[in-house]
This record gives sequence, C-alpha cells and structure tokens, in this order.
Amino acid sequence: MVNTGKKTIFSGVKPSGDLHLGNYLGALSQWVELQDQYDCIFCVVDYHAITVKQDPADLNRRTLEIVKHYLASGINPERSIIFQQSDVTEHTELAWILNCVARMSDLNKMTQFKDKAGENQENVSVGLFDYPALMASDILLYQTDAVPVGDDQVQHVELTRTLARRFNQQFSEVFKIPEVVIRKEGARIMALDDPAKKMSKSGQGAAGYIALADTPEEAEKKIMRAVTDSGDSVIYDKEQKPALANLLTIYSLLDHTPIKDLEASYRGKGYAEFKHDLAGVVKKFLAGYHLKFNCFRDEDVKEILKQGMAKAQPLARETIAKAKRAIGININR
Ligand code: ATP
Ligand code: LTN
Repeated sequence: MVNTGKKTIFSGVKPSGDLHLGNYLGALSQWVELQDQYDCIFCVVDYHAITVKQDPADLNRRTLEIVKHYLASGINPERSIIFQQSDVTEHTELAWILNCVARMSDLNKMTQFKDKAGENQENVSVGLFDYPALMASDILLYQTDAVPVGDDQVQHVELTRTLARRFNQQFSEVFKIPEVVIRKEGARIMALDDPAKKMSKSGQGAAGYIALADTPEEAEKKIMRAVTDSGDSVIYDKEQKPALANLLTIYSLLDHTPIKDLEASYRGKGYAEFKHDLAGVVKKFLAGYHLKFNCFRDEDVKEILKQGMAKAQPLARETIAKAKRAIGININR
C-alpha cells in the first residue's frame, strides 16, 4: 500500500467455521464500502482461530476460503491488502509486549471470554483468555485509524484503545488510538431460531444461521422456519417484535431497501408473504454470491496472500521497531 494520505482501516475474520450472513452483513459488506475512502487492510486471523481446537487440514482450507469470501464480497486485492496473520510474525511479537501492558483486570472484563468459556473456565486455553491482546496487536501494528466490526467486537476495540493509551503514556507515543466503526443496522444479526442470541457459526445449530455456503434452497427453508413474533403485521419493533426486526434488517440490507419502505409495502399483508419474499431475496443473493465465490482458485488466493504479506510486513516492522525502542529493547542497533 502506497502512502496515499488516506486513513487506515484494519479488520479480520477467524478461519474457524462457516461464514454466515451475520459476518457478511455486520462486517464484510461494510468493509467493501469503506474501500473508497480508506487504505484498507483485511487479515485472515488464523492465530485467533487456534484459541480453540482446530483440525489442521480444516484450518488450512478455511484460511483460503475466507480469502475467497473477501473477494466474493467485493474486496479488491488491487486496492486493499489481504493477508494471513501468521505470515507476519510481528503480530505475535507485539502481542507479547501488550500482554505485559494488559492487566488481568482488563481481560477479566471481556464478556466474549465469559460467553465462550462458560462453566469451563479452568479448562479452556490461555489463548482464549488472552485473545484480545493479540487482537489489539493486529490493530495497533498498522497505526489503524478505524476498525469496522460487528457489535460483539466493540469491547475488544475499546480494550485496544486502553492498551494503546497506557503504552503511549508509560513509554512514548508509539500507537495511534483507533476508533470502532459499526453499522447502524446489521451490526448484530440475530439467530433465526432465537432472536435473543446473535447469529453465530460456533455454539449454535445450523437452523440458527444462514451460512454463505448454504444452497439457496437450504437458506429458503431456514427463512421459512425462522421464528416470528406474535401478531401478524410487518412492523419494525425491536422490543416487541425482535425476530421480525431481525428479518426486516436482513431484507433491507440485502435488497438495499429502507426498512420504512418494506413496512409500507407489507402493510395489510401477513408474515407468510413477507417471509416468502425474504426467502427469494436471500436465494437470489446467495446464487450471485456463489457464482463469484466459485471463480477463485486456490492458486490465485495463495498469490494474493503472498503479495499481501509483502505489503503488510514492512508496515508492521516499522511499528514493532518503534515499540521495542520505546521499551528499551534493540535500542543500540
Ligand atoms: P463466532 O460466532 O464463532 O464466535 P464470529 O462470527 O463472531 O465467530 P468472526 O468470524 O471472526 O467471529 O467475525 C467476523 C466479523 O463478523 C466480526 O467483525 C464480527 O463482529 C462480525 N459478526 C459476527 N457475528 C455477527 C452477527 N451475528 N451480526 C453482525 N456481525 C457479526
Ligand atoms: N476478534 C475478532 C476477529 C479479529 C479482529 C482483529 C477484528 C481478530 N483481530 C482485528 C478486527 C480487528 C472476532 O472474533 N470476530
């Protein structure tokens, strides 16, 4: 990435499961739009995936698949850097330094750890607990201005800001303080079978999420079976009708139609008609998405990752050198 004077965006996805519509609407589709105004860096964060057990062959395959999702969503590797986290070893190096700045009390506040570890806190990996320090490292290495993520990651970006400020104060001004960017609608797509839970690729049955790899027919069935609320008028009301609000959000984002217009066109019509049409919208979206996804070959993806690494590494090296100098390491060389 040449220095264009534009602000820098950084974000990433873990290669830990099937990507779903929540990932697309909350993250990927937002990234695509940001490419016009920012220098963007999109990472496949494989070291985050191994915080829970992964099958090695699956991890490798999924890493390439995530890149294909980036490309199918519209990320342009000519404009944005796409790379694999483990290819740039400065990520784990800075994570260690940040581990020594982070306090137990910072990490103990992280709700995602509590959700993921559940009752099993003593037996999960230390990596799962410490994961936000690695995420902070990802972001801070690139002097990132803004981090577009879904709502569930906001707390981790806030921690990143805390660690950056603390480091700058304790040593010297090394890191830029990043802002979080979340979309107004779609930052938290909910599970189709339970509107109180976020759509998630792990820890949920397949009925709750539409995988980007689902066939249009599978997706149609999931939409038709999605839970709805009592009543039958198609109105957006997050409190009274959380399931319908979620479906309206999905419809609106995929069809590029404001929710108000959808409410108007379904006035006097029931849920069944609405769901039938939404299923059509989702099917059409997935069919187009699969056509794009299937165009990319593994060889092309590996080349994109190689080029991405070559662009990301010098940026990461510059920051880690500054950070090490600030803490008194490598000062004489
Ligand atoms: P898991 O659900 O297995 O914990 P995840 O989907 O949260 O994983 P990633 O795949 O790394 O984890 O997330 C990629 C991006 O998608 C993140 O920015 C995350 O905030 C966003 N995202 C994940 N789930 C949703 C959702 N239900 N709605 C909106 N955005 C989401
Ligand atoms: N923690 C995120 C993935 C992630 C990320 C990042 C997102 C790792 N490093 C840096 C934005 C910026 C997740 O679980 N979705």
